[in-house]
Amino acid sequence: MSTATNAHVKIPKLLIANRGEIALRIMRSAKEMGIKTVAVFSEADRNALHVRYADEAICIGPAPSNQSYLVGEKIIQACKDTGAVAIHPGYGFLSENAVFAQQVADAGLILVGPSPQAMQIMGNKLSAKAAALKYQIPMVPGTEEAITDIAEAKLRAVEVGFPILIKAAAGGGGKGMRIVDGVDDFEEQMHLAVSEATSAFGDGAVFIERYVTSPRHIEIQVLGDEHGNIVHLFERECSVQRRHQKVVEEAPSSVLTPDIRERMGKCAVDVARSVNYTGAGTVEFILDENLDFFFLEMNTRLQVEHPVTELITGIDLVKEQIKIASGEALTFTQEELKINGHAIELRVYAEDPKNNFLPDIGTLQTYKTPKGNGVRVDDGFEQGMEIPIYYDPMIAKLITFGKDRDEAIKRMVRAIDEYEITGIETTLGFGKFVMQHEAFTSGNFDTHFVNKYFDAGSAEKTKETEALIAALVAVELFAHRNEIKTTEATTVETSNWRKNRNKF
Ligand code: MV4
Repeated sequence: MSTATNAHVKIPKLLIANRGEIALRIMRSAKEMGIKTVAVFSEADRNALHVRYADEAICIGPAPSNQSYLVGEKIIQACKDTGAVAIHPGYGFLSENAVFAQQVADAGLILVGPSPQAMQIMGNKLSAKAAALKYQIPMVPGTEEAITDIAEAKLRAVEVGFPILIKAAAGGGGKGMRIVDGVDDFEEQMHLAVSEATSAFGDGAVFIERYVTSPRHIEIQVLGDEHGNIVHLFERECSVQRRHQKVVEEAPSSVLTPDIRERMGKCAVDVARSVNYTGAGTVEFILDENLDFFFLEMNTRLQVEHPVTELITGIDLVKEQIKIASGEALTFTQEELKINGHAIELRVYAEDPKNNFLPDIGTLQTYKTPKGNGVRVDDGFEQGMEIPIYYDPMIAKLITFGKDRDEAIKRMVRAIDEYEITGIETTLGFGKFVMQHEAFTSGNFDTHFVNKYFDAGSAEKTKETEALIAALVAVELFAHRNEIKTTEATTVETSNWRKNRNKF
């Protein structure tokens, strides 16, 4: 399979264009590989753990990410200033930005990730599906191109059958999706979807798919090298989510048979092959009640939930990413990969499940992580630190591993009980609720798990919460508009976020 020549470049120094747990996670693998690390940080992250862990650190601007972590030129300049030859973008921020990927290449630097071309094609759901058409990949019936003629689209919707889902081609993570139950609502929803997509993504292209009413969200991890080798590392089950934010992920999925797993894996490899994919990527599928699966989209980055795959395969995905970026060929074949045991991840968010998962940013007055056999905690905070409002409210990922699903679940409950966090509300208790729920333990659940079983509120309430979150961030940004943050310790007992909450 692999070519005889394996010419590769050395990466002596790597810049990590990210923050928090993922920056630390990447640096740890780099350290094991003997690679020097450069951290970048915003003024809000001066005292962050990723800054302390790195060999060098560079401030790249004010707290808001559009003035720091999202500014490609500053990242590239930081490489020039430190002599870093490669950039690992982590997840979020610039990780799936094809324009940035091209700028990195043009600057003579290595991006730990796929080519700008692969990123661009997979960054649009319609071009992703068009690329995948080269192979026999099952896809949900719908329109293959962006809808330009509404009357024509309506006919197609009737043909496909209601309910249908309108999706934004440029959207990700469920943003800009609209469910349409019948033909009478079609036109109105179509207009709303186009204007929503235009304002959210600057691209009004939308398409339709038959709405799969009780799907499971299952994704396949792939790795491709520059020598044409592509393998899959089995699936992750990500059905437990709310507001399109995953909360619990596990590997393997409790519903896949070896046969479905093999077919899905082959499809994922083909999807990757359709764009000559290099690096780590994730191919997303939905699985319906008949256990039929359909390709939805591909994520061209390392995912938050990658540790569950690492635990069941024994592969360090970040090391593989770096080796691939150096031009090395994969050192294992598909046949050599085996699933061992079961892993579950709980995302510990600074959010209040009793208050419709409203972000609850503040100071970690007590912060003690669980320990012991089969427990991994990927985090970026210490006791006494404040969770900044500017970024994702995820505090940590709690991951447990067991010989089987039952052991991984029981270990998760034990680890949740050991975890001590005070000062802010978290999703730990919610995680225990999931682990002990019959639908979860039996494996009989779908993407509606949270809405169905957890009384977090109606769709209306969710909309209100989303608006409230946006308003709170705006208030915080306004309050700090003239502030130049210095290095003083974060000693406030109650964050502005909490105080501001009382205003609403
Ligand atoms: C779907 C679907 C049902 N049918 N597509 C959500 C995230 C994005 N990556 C794809 N998503 C979905 N696509 C078809 N044809 C269900 C989801 C979905 C979902 C949809 C509405 C509300 C909540 C959801 C949660 C998970 C997945």
